[in-house]
Amino acid sequence: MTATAAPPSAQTYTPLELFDIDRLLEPDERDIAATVRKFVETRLRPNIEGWFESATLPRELAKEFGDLGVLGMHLDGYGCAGTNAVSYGLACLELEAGDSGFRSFVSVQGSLSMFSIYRYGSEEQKHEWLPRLAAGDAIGCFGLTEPDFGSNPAGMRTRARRDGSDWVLNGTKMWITNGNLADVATVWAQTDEGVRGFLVPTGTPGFTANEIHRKLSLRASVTSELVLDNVRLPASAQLPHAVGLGAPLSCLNEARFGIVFGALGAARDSLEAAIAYTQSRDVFDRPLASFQLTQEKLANMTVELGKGTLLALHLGRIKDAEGVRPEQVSLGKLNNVREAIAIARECRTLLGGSGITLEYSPLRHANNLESVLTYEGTSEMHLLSIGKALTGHAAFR
Ligand code: TGC
Ligand code: FAD
Repeated sequence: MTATAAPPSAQTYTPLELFDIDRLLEPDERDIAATVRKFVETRLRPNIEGWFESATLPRELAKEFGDLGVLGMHLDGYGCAGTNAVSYGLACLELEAGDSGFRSFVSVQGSLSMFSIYRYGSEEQKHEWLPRLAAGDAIGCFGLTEPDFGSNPAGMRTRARRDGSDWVLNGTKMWITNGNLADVATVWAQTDEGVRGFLVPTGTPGFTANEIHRKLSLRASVTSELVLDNVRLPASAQLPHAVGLGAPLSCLNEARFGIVFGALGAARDSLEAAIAYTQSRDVFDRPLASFQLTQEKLANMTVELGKGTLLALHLGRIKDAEGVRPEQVSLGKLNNVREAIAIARECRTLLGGSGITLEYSPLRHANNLESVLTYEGTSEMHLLSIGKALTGHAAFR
């Protein structure tokens, strides 16, 4: 006898509807999320498969992101929208539901390039760069990592030495998002007084960006090596308020916060794709969605997605109220990226063979999340940050 399933219930919910997450959002936060989601659905989703396959991120998207108002949206003045942190997080989530490459672009532009100028720059530097970066008329990048110093940026070898009133920079930065697109690079270097930050217009003689090719992850994102070969800068290129390694690390908190939300976008999109697929795919003469093993997977993933979203919102509310501590951001980045990649991979299993093609998003998201797991502090670094907060012992070295 052939097994039959009872007809499905007319009333179903999306994973986040089940959690009633919208109830926790203010009307303007919901509006911002809906606006970004619409942009993703109409402008980005129809193109992402092609961009991922050809490993491109069209430069003109910068201007479109600027018009959308998401570049440096959580900063005040200088052409920035001045939204709260939760709204910024929700925008990251919606962008990453399209592709981690879009959220990466916006993270680096707003939270690393613009934030470094906003927090540590002179008024002249802010007026020169922030309005153009907010509008997407200029693109920024952030060079901290080096070939031999990723998790441990304290060891950086890039050096800035004084020559009269000028600075001369030498060194190599690695894995730099937007490197080949950028008009200005925030470059962190050792000096006789410790780590300092510099704004390097990318047309400066001695500055070269070399794009990194053959990536299996974050293909719709530009990643580069930056070479600084006797790059001479005026004194005014130094970020005057950035003193020590704490300065670049504080910028990372901003970008990591966006990832706490963003990674969930990739997870949500994977899960929605898997739910839709299991309803249309028949196996053993009935919908894949009607089997208990399928429902166990979907239910477990929904629980993790909802818990991660509640954590992100909790951290966002703390950030908006009084500021979030770095180790709290570590909790969010560790958990939400770890769960997001597990969800994307599990969703891929539900798609069977179809899941290995670009036609479905989960494997693309899972591949992207490999980078997200690594950049902005690897999972191991965040485990150690949490371990330090719990025990008082720094176990990094
Ligand atoms: P440590 O001695 O702990 O700290 C040095 C100084 O910095 C302060 N500090 C922080 N300040 C603000 N926020 C944080 N998260 C901070 N972490 C540390 C600290 O208080 C101290 O200040 P002070 O005044 O006492 O000097 O430094 P450490 O050398 O032991 O390193 C600590 C460790 C391992 C946590 C840190 O090096 C680290 O976070 N490593 C990971 C590096 C990383 O995340 N790199 C990311 C590069 S950018 C990127 O990946 C962009 S991808 C973007 C995209 O495409 O989306
Ligand atoms: P390593 O530090 O060499 O780590 C290798 C492994 O060792 C990891 O598993 C790590 O967790 C582990 N490990 C390291 N130290 C310890 C320890 N003490 N205990 C236990 N395990 C340890 N950087 C920028 O500055 N700007 C950017 O815009 C940027 N964009 C990026 C975009 C992409 C797509 C990628 C992949 C990276 C980007 N990065 C950027 C660099 C990123 O931040 C680094 O890759 C990351 O910090 C890890 O450094 P690493 O690759 O050198 O790995």
